[in-house]
Amino acid sequence: MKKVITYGTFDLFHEGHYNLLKRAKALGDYLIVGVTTEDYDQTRGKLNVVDSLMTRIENVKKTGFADEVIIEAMPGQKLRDIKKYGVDIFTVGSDWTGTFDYLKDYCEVVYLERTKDISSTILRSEKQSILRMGIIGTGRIANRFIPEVKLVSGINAQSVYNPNKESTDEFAKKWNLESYYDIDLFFDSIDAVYVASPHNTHYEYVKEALERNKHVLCEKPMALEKAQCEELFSLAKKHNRVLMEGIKTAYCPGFNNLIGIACSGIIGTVRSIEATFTKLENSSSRELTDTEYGGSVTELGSYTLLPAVKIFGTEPENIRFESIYSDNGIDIFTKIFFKYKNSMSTATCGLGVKSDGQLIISGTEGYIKVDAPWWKTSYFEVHHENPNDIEKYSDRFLGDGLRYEISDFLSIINGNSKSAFKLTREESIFISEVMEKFLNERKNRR
Ligand code: C2G
Repeated sequence: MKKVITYGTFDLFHEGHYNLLKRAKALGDYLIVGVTTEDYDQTRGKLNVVDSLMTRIENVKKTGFADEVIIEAMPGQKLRDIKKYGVDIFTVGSDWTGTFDYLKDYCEVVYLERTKDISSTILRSEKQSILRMGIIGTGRIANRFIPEVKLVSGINAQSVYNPNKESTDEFAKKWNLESYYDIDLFFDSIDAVYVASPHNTHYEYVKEALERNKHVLCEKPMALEKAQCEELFSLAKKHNRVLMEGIKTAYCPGFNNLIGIACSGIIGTVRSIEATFTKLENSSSRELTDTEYGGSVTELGSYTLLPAVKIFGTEPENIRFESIYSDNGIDIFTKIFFKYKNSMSTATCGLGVKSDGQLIISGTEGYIKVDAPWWKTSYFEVHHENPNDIEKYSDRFLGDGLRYEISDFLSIINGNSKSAFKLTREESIFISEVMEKFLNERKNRR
């Protein structure tokens, strides 16, 4: 019996997939089809898959060509499967020609001609109109956003707004966007906006966008006052628009895997979380000269608070800050202490003090260690009392990681994801509350 294997996402199942499976089956007597998981697709940069894994499996089965369906969940699985199932032929569409030649030492490799003029990407854009995205702001994070948004199908970054005509034109020219200095015309040109302006302007821009019925993805920290954050989410609900805070760590596959493992009981009950993120900034930078909104907490607090917020929740019994201040009253190093009923956390952020950017999650039966850059989670270790008993986990973190939040943003807009469970309304509001408490304390000490 000649065994054939092939793999795919098979999203929005179409004739191209059908033709592939038909010819794959004809290559032998027994066809195994590997269907990719959503996580695997995300880590290999294939974002915005519409159909669930079960739907995609059902669609493959309905063709009647597959004698067996398996899940493809990680890179390198193909070789293991070929050995495990005693496969004689590996086949895949010709868009992959050459990619899997390394398998030729283990089985025959056949690339089948791809069916022309049909793909899941085309269907996705037909099924869901392309979302016209605008960006407010032309700074560092804005420059990182454009290359990432190009990787997410179904969304098109096309407009940029900044009151400053010169920087808008320069940014628009660099990224081939339409430049706007008139906010009315800017909003008329888009369906959704990415707010990447300085922290203290976020609230106004987000409010403006929601009142004009635009979906909003806002850079962190979205708001520096709890009431403002609550108002923005109420506005989003009133206008039936998606509002998401862009803390990229919350949307990255590795971090979500980490949280799942931490809460799985593998280290017992989690009792302590210590998250550190420091980034030495130039003393003339906005972060260290804006005495009202600059400083370590407003810049890095959203990241370092996230693990405790995701694992312990948004209702600590006590919140305390300890800071080192520079002469201009800005915090160059701050520890944020949360005390919960049966657990505690420390979030350490620093722009003027360099420390080891680790995340340590401690439990009653072990601990998890994530080295810097844990905020772009790709590798972590689970340790136990026995120093030789270590489990290692790794996920790929692609590029700047903004693609994950953009993909989730679009999925929620298109109704494919029920809600922004990766960063909820309550969590965003709580983080803005912590920011407000800190800024008030800092103001009062002066
Ligand atoms: N295909 C095709 N013609 C099309 C579209 C897809 O022949 N018009 C083939 C692809 O070449 C692939 C299979 O159908 O062999 C599934 O396509 P996708 O669902 O897009 O899966 P893909 O991302 O190509 O992943 O590990 C997964 C494999 O790498 C294939």
